[in-house]
Amino acid sequence: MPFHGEERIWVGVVAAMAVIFLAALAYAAWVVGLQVPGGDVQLVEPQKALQELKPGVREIAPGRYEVIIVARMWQWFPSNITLVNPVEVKFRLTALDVIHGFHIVGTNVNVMVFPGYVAEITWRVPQDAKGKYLVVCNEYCGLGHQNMYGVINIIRY
Ligand SMILES: [Cu+2]
Repeated sequence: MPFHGEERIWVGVVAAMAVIFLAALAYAAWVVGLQVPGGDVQLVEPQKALQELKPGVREIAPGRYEVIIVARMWQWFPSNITLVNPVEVKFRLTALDVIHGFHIVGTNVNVMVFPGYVAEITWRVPQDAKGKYLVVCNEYCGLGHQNMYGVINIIRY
């Protein structure tokens, strides 16, 4: 093709970038094994979410909890959670109305909560974590958004 002077260089730069990006993508997918989220996400009809998911706290093994939370404007249900000597907490969340954001302040637990889907996130609780942790909604969800918060109280013996 009739490329001239600097044009030839820039076509080469762009082509090289495309090759590098594709190689990085292939490396991440097949060598590192990174996968996009999804695939086995549980679906739930928002009208039936409360009956099907049964929000609450369950200790499935010593220190291992499953916490099911349903969000709606402008509250988490349940919003006041007590965990005794937690090691690992698996949160399963869904929303009844609009998108909410479940964030435990001061931790890396931060997940978007969509109506119709059950979001899952596992928190490996640090040994020194104790006391009250604030839970906020970090997706703007309407007029009362700033009042949408909860508390996770961690008790250690
Ligand atoms: Cu919100």
